[in-house]
Amino acid sequence: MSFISLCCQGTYGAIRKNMEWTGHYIDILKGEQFTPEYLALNPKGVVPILIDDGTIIRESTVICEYIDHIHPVTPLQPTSAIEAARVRNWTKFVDEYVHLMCATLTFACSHRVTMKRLPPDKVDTLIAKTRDAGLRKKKREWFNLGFE
Ligand SMILES: N[C@@H](CCC(=O)N[C@@H](CS)C(=O)NCC(=O)O)C(=O)O
Repeated sequence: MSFISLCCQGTYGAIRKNMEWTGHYIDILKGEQFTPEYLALNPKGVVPILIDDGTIIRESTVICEYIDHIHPVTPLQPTSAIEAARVRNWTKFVDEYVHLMCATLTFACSHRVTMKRLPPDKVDTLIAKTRDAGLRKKKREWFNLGFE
């Protein structure tokens, strides 16, 4: 979990269905998502994940769906087929587009500002540890250019 992660914020809503859970804070600006311990849980090196009885669930939209399945009180999912299809279209759109849009905004207006206070070699290390090559390249651009 990370309080500065929009993906995590989405899953908090689902987890707050009066369920007992324990949060473990991962500071993504310190690179805690890249420790060997965390990468063993999520090789993509991103938050959030959910561990339920030893089973690891990855991807925020999948976590929301999983929580809804195991705890259907105040369901997140509609029961009608057509409404469920609409929700599925929306979560697909979130997975395919919205996360990258949000990453661009949060990195350029927030993470970048914090990272600018770090020595350049620390910034390079943090960016270099990003697992996905495309995202690594984008982070470099976002860091160098900000909103330009
Ligand atoms: N598709 C993933 C995206 C996860 C993701 O990109 N999380 C961001 C925070 S919102 C992250 O961990 N960033 C750390 C990094 O890029 O180093 C999900 O929905 O869980």
